[in-house]
Amino acid sequence: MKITIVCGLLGSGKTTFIRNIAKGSTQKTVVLVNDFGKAGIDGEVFSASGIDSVELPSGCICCTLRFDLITSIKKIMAEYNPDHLIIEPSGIASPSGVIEALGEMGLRQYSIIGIVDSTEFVELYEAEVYSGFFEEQVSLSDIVLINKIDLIDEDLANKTAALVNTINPGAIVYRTVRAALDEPLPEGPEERTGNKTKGKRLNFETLSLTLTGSISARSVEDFFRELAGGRFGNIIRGKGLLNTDIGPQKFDLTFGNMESAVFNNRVTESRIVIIGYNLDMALIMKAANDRWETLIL
Ligand SMILES: Nc1nc2c(ncn2[C@@H]2O[C@H](COP(=O)(O)OP(=O)(O)O)[C@@H](O)[C@H]2O)c(=O)[nH]1
Ligand SMILES: [Mg+2]
Repeated sequence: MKITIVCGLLGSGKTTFIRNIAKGSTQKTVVLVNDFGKAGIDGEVFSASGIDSVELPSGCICCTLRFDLITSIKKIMAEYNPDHLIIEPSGIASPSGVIEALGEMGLRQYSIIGIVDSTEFVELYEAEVYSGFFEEQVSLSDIVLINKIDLIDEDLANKTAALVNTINPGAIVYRTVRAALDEPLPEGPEERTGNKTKGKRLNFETLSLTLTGSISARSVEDFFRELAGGRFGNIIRGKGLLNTDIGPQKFDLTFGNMESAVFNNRVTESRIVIIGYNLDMALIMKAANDRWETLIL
């Protein structure tokens, strides 16, 4: 079984990348995904694209979920027997927890793909808030995708590439839009000698809401824009899957960048996940309750 670990900060493009490679593959592929936040979103995003996936419960792979991770991998091997297992840890997790779990299972052959959001990588790294996290992520990666280059200029793309190269001169680096590669993914090294890592993890707060009653797409967009405005705290990531008046929709907020897209299946339960720090939970709840019937998960 080929194993690929896809790591990267919240919203860098992990799910987008995995959908690309799983859809284009003739191999039997299963994705193991660990969303940060009580309401998992990515599992349903994968199923809607016809990709088999297993969701790890809320929490973070790199600390509390190692046992669950091992159990889930064993279950996937028994039930699906896939050619390719792709693991998407949550966007706050270092890949080291996954690496250790694989090591415990005697699995030492895998590739690590690190995705960086080029719109914010250099700035965040220089601000040192995330430098330990990024250092670990990039230095453990065999392949690094400098993603979202459609949103930046050449100068920033070069700076990002130079920083990635300083952190990990051995990595194979691609510049990508929507995490798309136009060549097959290179294989990872044959065998690994134990990676020494500290398991750097980011500490964020999260809030998950479920929505009932009628939901207008416009009201969700307004809500996400309000989130992006900064009034509710420092919001790094917002995700939503909702049945709206114009049909099922997927909403994504990443560092102030808002996107909405048609979702091709009816959503099982309309929900929103918010991730950030210094969140004003009461104010967020009020803004949600003013618009819809909501419940905190
Ligand atoms: N403009 C632009 N948006 C992107 C790119 N890659 C991903 N996105 C968007 O960024 C958001 C987060 O992507 P996702 O794959 O869910 O990130 P994840 O949280 O790392 O799994 C989504 O709205 C994507 O459509 C890119 O190269 N350019
Ligand atoms: Mg994702």
